[in-house]
Amino acid sequence: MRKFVFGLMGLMLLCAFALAACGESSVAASPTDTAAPALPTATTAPAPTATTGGAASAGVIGMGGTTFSHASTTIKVGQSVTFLDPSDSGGVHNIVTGSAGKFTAAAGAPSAFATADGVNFAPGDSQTFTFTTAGTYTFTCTIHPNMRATVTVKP
Ligand SMILES: [Cu+2]
Repeated sequence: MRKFVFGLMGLMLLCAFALAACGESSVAASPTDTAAPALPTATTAPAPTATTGGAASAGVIGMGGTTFSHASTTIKVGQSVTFLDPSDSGGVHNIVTGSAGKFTAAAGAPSAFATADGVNFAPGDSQTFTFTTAGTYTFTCTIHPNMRATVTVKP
């Protein structure tokens, strides 16, 4: 009779282990269930577009050593563009309206660009110009004819 009781207890222990094992496997299965819905929620919010909020000028034309580092910008009438020759650019420039290193008078462009003398820039210089007339204005450098920049002024 005692052997039977011990045997019964042993059988119950085995069942308990078996149930525990079953319980563990069902617990292990649940994380994979929750992992699937987690994937759609992993959406990256679109990065905010760079805004020149506090800056006075609405656009920037940047210069490198022998090129425009930022060669086009679009603004609205009455807004201004900063022409910037960074201190580490290593380039001296003479910016005029026109193309291929040649001045062409552009009606409506800021008056500083109204003559063939253009506007001179040395590393560290920046000048801001207000555009009061809608249009597309092209700029070049008389020293580096390959330099070409565009300012688009929308009504
Ligand atoms: Cu230049």
